[in-house]
Amino acid sequence: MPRHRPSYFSVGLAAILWLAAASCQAAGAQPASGPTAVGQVTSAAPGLQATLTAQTGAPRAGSNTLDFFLADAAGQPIADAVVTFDLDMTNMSMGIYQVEARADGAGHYLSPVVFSMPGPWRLVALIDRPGQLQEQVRFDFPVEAQ
Ligand SMILES: [Cu+2]
Repeated sequence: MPRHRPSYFSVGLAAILWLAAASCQAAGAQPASGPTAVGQVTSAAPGLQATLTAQTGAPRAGSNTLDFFLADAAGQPIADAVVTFDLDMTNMSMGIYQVEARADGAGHYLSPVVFSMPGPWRLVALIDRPGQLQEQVRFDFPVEAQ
């Protein structure tokens, strides 16, 4: 077994931990009025870039407005999709909760959503585009108490 492998692994792990810490600091340093990134992509669609944001401090139990942004691999916004949010908790099923997001131009799709309780949630964005098979992007995130 090559002896240098463990140290490469440690360096890689340290870099990942440093990046995680840096991104936490960046999130904490956001201005009070700025949008908040919601979760991270845990299942992506090939060739698509997607982000999910909410108002500062969200998501929280109760009403929220989520903004799903969709772009192609080159970063060009995709504005001609029909995007449906499929929401549920990951530790229990809360039943079927789907809502079609409103296209807001320049690749943004908005919808009010109601989180009926705090805890671990996931949002699967169902992406339908003309002449293409449906694609899905999944985000996992905690919902705080109101
Ligand atoms: Cu629940």
